Amino acid sequence: MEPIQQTYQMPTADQQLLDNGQGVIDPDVFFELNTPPSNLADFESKLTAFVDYHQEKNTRLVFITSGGTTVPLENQTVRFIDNFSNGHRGACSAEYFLDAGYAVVFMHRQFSLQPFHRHYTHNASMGFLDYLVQKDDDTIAVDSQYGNKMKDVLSKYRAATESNRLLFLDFVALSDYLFKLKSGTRILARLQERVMYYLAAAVSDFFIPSQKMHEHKIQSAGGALTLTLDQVPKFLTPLVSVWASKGLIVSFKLETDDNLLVPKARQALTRYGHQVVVANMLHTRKQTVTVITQTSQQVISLSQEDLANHVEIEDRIIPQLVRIHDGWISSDATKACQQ
Ligand code: 9Z3
Repeated sequence: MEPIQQTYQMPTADQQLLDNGQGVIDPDVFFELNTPPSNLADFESKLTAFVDYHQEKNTRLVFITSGGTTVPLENQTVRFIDNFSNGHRGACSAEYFLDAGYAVVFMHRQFSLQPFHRHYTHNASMGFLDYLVQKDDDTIAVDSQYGNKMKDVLSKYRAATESNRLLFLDFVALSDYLFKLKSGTRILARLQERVMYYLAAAVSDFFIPSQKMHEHKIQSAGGALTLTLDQVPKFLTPLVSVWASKGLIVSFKLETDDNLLVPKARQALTRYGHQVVVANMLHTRKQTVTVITQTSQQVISLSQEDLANHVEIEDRIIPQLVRIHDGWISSDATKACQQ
């Protein structure tokens, strides 16, 4: 059976814009050729209000991206390619940043793990109703074996939301994520060095530009399907040099081949010139990470005892990043004094 071929013919002008000789789209061109998400204005107004509030309070703020992006195969999307990540890293980190006094913008893949809620969702053996009991007087209550922990989680969650220190924003598709990343970093830029960008989302390296995508559901009548994916432009370049140039930027590097992990993380630091890469391996990401800066490299690992005590590695990563952020802020203050 003949594979189905992509039938779309791109207009010559668009093709020229895309073809920079290496088949990689320029980040600016990406935003010209793709349609912004329909809820971008709502995203921007929520974030602006949050930033206004915290600008006055002088709080430190972390912009966390969390979960995986989808890559649609059709403009009217029935099928899509997904990226690995259930959002544990981001959701868990948000709680430790709140503990450290930060306000948190939690930009996550819709329906992935969320801070605080994560303790009671996405559990293969326990559903929401399994935490509840029906009492003799016909009311319902939390089962006493879960009550104490839930009280702690609930009071931290309420403290964060009632003090307006936790903002939930979401994305689904890669282009949705990229539009919001650009717009979000620009809105946050006015808090300058007080912002940390913690880019834990698993972002696809490949995608189909909307001009090349099938409009309707791809039909199966023709047999096998052949797809060609373009390379996603390198968004860290404008993010580091323009959108968020004053903030502390922490990106994550995920690999499955141990030999590639540190060299690829170092390569990212050299290529983009930002401050920190947290390097992790797919299968050991909850036990060990390497925090790499331009001048240092530190392995953070949990011991067997830590694991037995349910210590989460974010409990060690976040204080380390907060120290780096302290240094970033004071070096900026020193620079300002010397001017
Ligand atoms: C990560 O490496 C995250 O730590 C994980 C967390 C996705 C592994 P989970 O959400 O997993 O706890 O299930 N995120 C960054 C992944 C990524 O796409 N990095 C790009 C790369 O490796 C650079 S931005 O090239």
